[in-house]
Amino acid sequence: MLQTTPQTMGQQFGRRSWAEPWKIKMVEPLRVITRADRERALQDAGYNTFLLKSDDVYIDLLTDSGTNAMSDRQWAGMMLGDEAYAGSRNFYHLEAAMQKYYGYKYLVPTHQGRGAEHLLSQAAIKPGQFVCGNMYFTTTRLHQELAGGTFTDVIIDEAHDPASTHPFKGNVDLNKVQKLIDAVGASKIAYISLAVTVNMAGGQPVSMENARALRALCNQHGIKIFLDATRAMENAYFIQEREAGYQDKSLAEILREFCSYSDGATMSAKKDSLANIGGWLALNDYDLFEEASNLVVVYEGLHTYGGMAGRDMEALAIGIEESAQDDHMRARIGQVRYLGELLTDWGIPIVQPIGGHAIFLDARAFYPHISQDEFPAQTLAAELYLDSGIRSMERGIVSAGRNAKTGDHNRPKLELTRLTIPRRVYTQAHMDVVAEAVKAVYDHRETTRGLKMVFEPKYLRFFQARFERL
Ligand code: PLI
Repeated sequence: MLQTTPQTMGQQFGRRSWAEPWKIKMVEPLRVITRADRERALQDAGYNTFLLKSDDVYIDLLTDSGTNAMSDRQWAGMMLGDEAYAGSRNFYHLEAAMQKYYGYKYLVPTHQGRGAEHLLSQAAIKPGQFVCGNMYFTTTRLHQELAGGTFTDVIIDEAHDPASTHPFKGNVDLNKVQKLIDAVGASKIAYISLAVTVNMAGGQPVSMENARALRALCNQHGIKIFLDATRAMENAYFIQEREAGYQDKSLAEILREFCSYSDGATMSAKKDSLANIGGWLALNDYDLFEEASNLVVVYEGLHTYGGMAGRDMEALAIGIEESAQDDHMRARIGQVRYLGELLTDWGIPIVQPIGGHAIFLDARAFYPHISQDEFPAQTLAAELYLDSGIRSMERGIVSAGRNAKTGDHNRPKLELTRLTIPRRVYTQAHMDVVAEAVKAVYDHRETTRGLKMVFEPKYLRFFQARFERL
């Protein structure tokens, strides 16, 4: 068992500087292709960074999902995979880790987060009901809509403003929830979908106080709350850092309290939990668990593996434990902050405050001359790749998709390009290179032209859409 260190290593020495609480045992070479080859690769990919080949990428900041470097303990755990079809011992390890750190009663494993979203949406939404959420997430909202639900955004207004420095920009506006209850009645609300941290707002946290108040409001009306716990451990770090009364509590204690205000959670274990694949749905209600356990065998796999290999469940169980180490989280969020502070010092517009898993460049502020319908954030991701082979992703109008009823583009206020930092993968020197690349693209912003979409898939278009230069 790893020991939770009460102080980070830098604090123990009584000095300001700190470093990652690990050393590197295995390396993977990187390569940079020429600018002419990058131009060709980008055209072949239809100016969509999701369609680039990984071999053509230098520093890959597409996502923090499944891109984590596992520890030696996790790799050792991979060798202990019990690949039984039913009742794998690794499932019971995973169940115990989830119960210990997240505190829910029942576990339904899934292949990744969207598998859990599918099961929850099918089990808990009746067609015609509303689902309130603190800002949409792409796959989460789609599964809610496919189950016949209507998503309603109840995040505080500050979340839609890249410059607002609210410390808990992911918070739910309880008045917005109350208004929907007054307008449609509590029975028309399937549940509250509470994401922590809020990915699309810039990795912004939700405070403990807000979760507690939301629980009280929902108790009055008999409404359930389900967390999207994908980055809940990162959320706990912000509570420890910013919320009165939590400075001396461990991340594990904070997470347990936070989860106690909800009725269950969906999880993409490819993020916080330091694994490369996996997910789960956790529930406290037995009837709902029974329903989800029945659905999982249709869509994912048996209820004791849910689409994961035994070895993956073992790596995940160990990853959950490692993710709760205060030292780990300080280094993880510290690295994101290092990059964000460099960019801020250089006057480059990014979402403030700096969030947990990524830096979000404000593409509207980069390119005020490119209208939203000409995809400024998609353009910025393409320009960054072209400049330096760094892969980022669009989080603006393309990701927001179309209105399920009218078919028109959803036009989010936030038009962002995300530099997502994989956990335990890149060094501070890589962050310096990234910052210099962003600066070079910023310095050429006035001559940059937008894009037009020439192919649009029906679902989650940002993954596979193709563009051409205007
Ligand atoms: O990619 P999945 O299916 O394991 O998980 C879906 C998912 C659910 N909720 C949240 C907050 C996510 O961030 C998420 C996946 N995010 C991806 C892939 C990302 O690049 O942010």
